[in-house]
Amino acid sequence: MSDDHVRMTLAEVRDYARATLTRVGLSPAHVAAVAETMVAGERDGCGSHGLYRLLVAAHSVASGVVVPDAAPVASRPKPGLVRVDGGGGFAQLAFETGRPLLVEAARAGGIAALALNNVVHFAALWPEIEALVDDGLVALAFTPSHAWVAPAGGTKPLFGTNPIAFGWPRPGGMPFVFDFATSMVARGEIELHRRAGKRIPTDWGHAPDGGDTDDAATVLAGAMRTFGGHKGSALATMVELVAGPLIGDLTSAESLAADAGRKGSPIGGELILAIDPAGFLGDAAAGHLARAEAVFAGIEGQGARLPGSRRHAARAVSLRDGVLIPRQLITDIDAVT
Ligand code: NDP
Ligand code: PYC
Repeated sequence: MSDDHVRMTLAEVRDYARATLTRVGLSPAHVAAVAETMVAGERDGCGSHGLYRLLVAAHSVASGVVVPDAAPVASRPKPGLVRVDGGGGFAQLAFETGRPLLVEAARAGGIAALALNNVVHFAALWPEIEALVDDGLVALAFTPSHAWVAPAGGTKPLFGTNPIAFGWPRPGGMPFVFDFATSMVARGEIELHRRAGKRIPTDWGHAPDGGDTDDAATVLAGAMRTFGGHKGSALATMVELVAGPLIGDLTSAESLAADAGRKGSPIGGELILAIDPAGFLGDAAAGHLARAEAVFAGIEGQGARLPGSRRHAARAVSLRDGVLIPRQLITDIDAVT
């Protein structure tokens, strides 16, 4: 271990996150739910959504962007639809509130959707997807963020970093889960580069004048790029639509306007779809899921890796050895909380 990192067990990460979030003023239910996603981020080697997010969460509370003791309220507008009004609180507790209802609705109808409304969102989506896949469901999730990303062909921020996540249960194995921003990288990754004084690839974003730059702070002030040119741009648009107006919530531009310069986490909604394989397939579901394994074997058989495999490998190491946290990050968190 180098001097600039501190090794922590996952239990220590959890205790540290909980103590910090409590100090910041979150209610106990939010403390528990929010801390767990940060533990998951550190455990799976996703630093941009681990303890670093304590700085983000603390700022969102201090600036009044988030309601620290919001009590989510669930409703069932239709048999296959669940809605949770997060009351302006962090999304994690709203998801925990809606999850059992979503699972029940998906099992009853074969497919169901959960809309989280009126939440503040700074988390990775894969912890939610993995939870649903653990229940045997195929799951998809979408959420807008703040207008930071230019459409392909433009240079001005319009979209959020708008992640899409997908999960598929695998018999006897780790689930197939991908979860990525529709921008070239998550904004958190650029923020981590800025903190570390590292250059970034020039295809990650535009300077405010639309020019190229390898400076993280300049891209943060300008606009990020979508991945995959027009294809990522179209997917980012889809996320704006299905997790914004379709569920009666904010687009990324509206979220940034609602933030009113406070630089808090995105405000708005999230759409989560859950499909029960037994819905279409009944007793034949297990056989068809087993057949799907050939797709994964075909990927790995030619030396390519499955999304999620790096995370799962990191998890095995973290559960055994704990994780390394930058000392400067702890210093910075302690200084502001
Ligand atoms: P990445 O570009 O690192 O992509 C992540 C996904 O791609 C993971 O599923 C990853 O698997 C997989 N992957 C990466 N490299 C490969 C490879 N070579 N072969 C196969 N699969 C690969 O992440 P992003 O920067 O786009 O996003 C990071 C996180 O940020 C996400 O969890 C996302 O939810 C979160 N985010 C949240 C937002 C919000 O508004 N709440 C907004 C934007 C992002 P593995 O994990 O195993 O490496
Ligand atoms: O890293 O882009 C990001 C992000 C936005 C909201 C949460 N994470």
